Amino acid sequence: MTQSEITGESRQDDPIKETDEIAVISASNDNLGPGFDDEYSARNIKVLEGLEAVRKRPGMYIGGTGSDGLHHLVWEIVDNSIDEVLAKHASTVLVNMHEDGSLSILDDGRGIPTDIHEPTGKPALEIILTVLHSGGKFDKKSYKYSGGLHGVGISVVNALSEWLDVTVWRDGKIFQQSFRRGFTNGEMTITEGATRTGTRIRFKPDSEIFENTEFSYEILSKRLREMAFLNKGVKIVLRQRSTQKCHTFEYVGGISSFVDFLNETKTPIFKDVIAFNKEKDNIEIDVAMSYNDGYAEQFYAFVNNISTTDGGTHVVGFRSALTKVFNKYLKENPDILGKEKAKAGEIKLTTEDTREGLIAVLSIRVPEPQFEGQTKGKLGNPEVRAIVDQAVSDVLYDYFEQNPNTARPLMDKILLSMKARMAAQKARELTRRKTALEGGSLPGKLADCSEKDPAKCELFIVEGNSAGGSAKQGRDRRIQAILPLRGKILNVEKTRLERVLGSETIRDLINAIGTNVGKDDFDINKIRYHKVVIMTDADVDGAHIRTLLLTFFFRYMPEIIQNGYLYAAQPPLFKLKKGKIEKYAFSDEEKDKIIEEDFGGPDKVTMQRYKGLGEMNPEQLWETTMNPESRILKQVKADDETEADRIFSVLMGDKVEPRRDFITQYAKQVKNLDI
Ligand code: 0RA
Repeated sequence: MTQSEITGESRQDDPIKETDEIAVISASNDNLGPGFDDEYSARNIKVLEGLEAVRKRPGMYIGGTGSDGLHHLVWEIVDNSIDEVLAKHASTVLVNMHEDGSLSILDDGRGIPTDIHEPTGKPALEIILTVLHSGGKFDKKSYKYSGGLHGVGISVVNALSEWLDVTVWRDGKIFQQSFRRGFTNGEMTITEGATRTGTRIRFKPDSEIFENTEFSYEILSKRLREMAFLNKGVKIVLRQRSTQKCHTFEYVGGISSFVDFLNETKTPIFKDVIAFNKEKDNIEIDVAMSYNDGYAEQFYAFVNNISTTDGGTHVVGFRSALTKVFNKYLKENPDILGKEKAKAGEIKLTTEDTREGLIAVLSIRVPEPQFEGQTKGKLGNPEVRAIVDQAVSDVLYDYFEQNPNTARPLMDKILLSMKARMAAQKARELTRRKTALEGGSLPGKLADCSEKDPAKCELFIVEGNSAGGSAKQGRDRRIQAILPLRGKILNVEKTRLERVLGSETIRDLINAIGTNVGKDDFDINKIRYHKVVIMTDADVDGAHIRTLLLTFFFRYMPEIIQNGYLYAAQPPLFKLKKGKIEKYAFSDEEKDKIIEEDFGGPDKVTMQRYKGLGEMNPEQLWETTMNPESRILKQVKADDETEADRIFSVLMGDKVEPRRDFITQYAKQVKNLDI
């Protein structure tokens, strides 16, 4: 069995044909391009006032006009299509990114109702698309469990689109209507001859509203994959015409498949994913979990299919249950400790001890969720804590009692985590005064800048001493600090935090940055530079060191990446010279272009290939790589953190098989890995 069969995810590398949409969900006739009809009836005006409010204050409806808001438009419609699947009226949702910047969502559900809506004399379809919050009036009870901004209505998408075309197949007919910025653009048309049912909505986000109207394949695929995991049995297809990319997400195992998927690149401690669901007081709880031999934790929590990245009462309840269950299991089974079994009564496992190597997905459904915090990523409902705690404690304890082959190795791992924690604590107490981390003193190797405002400061992490020397001389010492790295950088993917902190190189790095590390100690507000730039040689070793550093940041300071503070410098690969003219090229293509276009051919051109930063003198390094006016910096992003996690596990972990697959599959991209 291949990996994709296990997870139910497939990639299609064959070119996408125009006819594929028909193949995926029976027949569809493509929409004609939208025109604009200035006439609208007086009756419309009242309706349009509602959507005018949406255009005036889009943030109230979709959270903002940045990337999150833009993608919210897609979720709004996809949520409706998925409801059709969950109600067993549809099987497939197809999301298509078109070359004109529009996006379409096609499903094979019942189709949006098209009958005449008596009070207005208009088709329900038109009302649903033009009247704020009207979706619910048409017998859609599926928002029993709604969340946050979700379920504000398709009319909001319409209001914020330059144009929107809808096609409904229903009752043997094809219904179509077009809109512009929420206004109808002609009446609904009816054509005979539909042999299917369903809805297709195609829209182009309005550039008057959104800062950037371009959808991201990564953001879409991450969320659509997540939705396929969270809604067992739903099949979602994502396609991008311009790049011919295509993914199908379908997971018969639901969130257990999610854990399988996360486990693909890890070595689990026990074979079967622990999975269960329970309902109590109208709250549905779904759990899937597994432990691997690593130290990082991956915990995904959802409420009504919405990711709660800042946790909340459900997460607190889950964690408390885990700690309780392991403590109880130890007390009831002291022989696990072998010779030390008399000590069972003294041992008190903490939440920390239960987190190393944990991969868990917690998905709950709550009738009236209260989302809190700046990004609304935290569940507030106080009653949820005890309910989740109780449910998880009960089921998990029973499971461990019945499955000692799972419980035993797991307890061993947790006891090991506990021992490491105690040893580290002791070591910290002994050396508290001395450790540089606690005192936060700056490393001797750091050549700091004179400016103190972090927003203006840049830290260059430079590989090798000679390059460090050039960087120190070449820099703008007012705003640029240099930290040369000597010696090997630890592969943190396979190491626990305590040992990571044993590395002087890493301590220097942490102290220079100023934020400290660790769950309780990390503080992004203490960051000393808003640009942290990794500057390594443009060769294989340089790429390796860069990947090690990226792994460190991703595992231990992900907030630095999330805040957009991490960058990779782009040193040139070639220096080209003809007569007195010198030019730098950052890629093979650029080199060829300079030779052809600037120098008129290779005649009398001399070329130097830079293997290391150290080959450049301070002025050259400044001019090509460090000068804010002329350099190229690549911002490190991790839009899809699940995928980034997999990439780091594959590249830096110890499973050979997936690494080989990955490298063969992505051989081209790995060269400029930009998570
Ligand atoms: C209102 C009522 C019904 C279905 C829908 C809306 C609906 C909306 C969307 C959006 C995308 N796909 C959709 N599919 C359905 C209920 C229809 C009925 O009772 O027949």
